Amino acid sequence: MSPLVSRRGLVTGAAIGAGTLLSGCDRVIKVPAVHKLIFSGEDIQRTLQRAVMGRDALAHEYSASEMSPIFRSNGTANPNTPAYNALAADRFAEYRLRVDGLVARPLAISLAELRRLPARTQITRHDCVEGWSAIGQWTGVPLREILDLVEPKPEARYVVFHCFDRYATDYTTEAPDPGQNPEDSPPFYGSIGLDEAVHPQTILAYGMNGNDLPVEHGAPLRLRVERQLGYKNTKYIKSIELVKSFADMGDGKGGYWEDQGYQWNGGI
Ligand SMILES: Nc1nc2c(c(=O)[nH]1)N[C@H]1C(S)=C(S)[C@@H](COP(=O)(O)O)O[C@H]1N2
Ligand SMILES: [Mo]
Repeated sequence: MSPLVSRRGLVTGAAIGAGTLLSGCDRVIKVPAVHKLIFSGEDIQRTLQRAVMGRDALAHEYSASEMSPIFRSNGTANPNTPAYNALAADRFAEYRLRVDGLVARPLAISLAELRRLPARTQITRHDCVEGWSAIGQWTGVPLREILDLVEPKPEARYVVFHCFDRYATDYTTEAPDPGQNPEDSPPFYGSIGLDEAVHPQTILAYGMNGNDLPVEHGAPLRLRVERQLGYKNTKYIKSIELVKSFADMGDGKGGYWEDQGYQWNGGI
């Protein structure tokens, strides 16, 4: 068989294969639940990722000597609202993290109390889709500890993080333009699934590189979700809400960046 013929044979075979597949799909998509399962790209990516990495696979942790000398700040570098500035002035002594929504026992907890819960320190690499990475050390309370305290109801599916900042271009520098009104921007929020929320490396960090979490990196509390891209690592957490769906929040995509077109699953 000449190469040409065998190649044509292959092409024909592929065409037949695709045709068969298509008619198979035509039949399948009449069942709405199956349609969603098969055709949601994000679900496919998540399923593949879990299959390759394992549900509980840990993100790589680095040694102290590998830490980046400079860890840049990205997105909001200071929420700079009156409420936030008042809390920051007192080193967040009056801060209370609220945890509510679909939980049996809603919670309001201070930073001092959070520091008394079991802690985890991890040195990981942060990957931003804008094309930079940095290795830093994070200390905080595993989100799982908080979930154990509040007892999510069976119908809870997502953990939503409501933030102090309203993302605005002029607030992404360390010296925000005092003339800009942050109320002009939508409030920042993000979300993850309960599977990612109970992962051992998913922490609410109050410390970075051995110090208190700096304002530009999300003080007083930020999410570290180490198997997800930078934009899923929500800073400036004001409250946490357990929900069944995020369809009625923001533009319904599960987060500020997701509403701008980023994928909800930021799995690396
Ligand atoms: N509240 C809030 N969280 C946020 C952002 C933001 O603008 N506001 N930016 C995200 C993006 S795109 C990245 S890359 C990281 C940056 O974290 P860093 O400032 O500690 O480097 O925070 C993420 N979390
Ligand atoms: Mo990012």
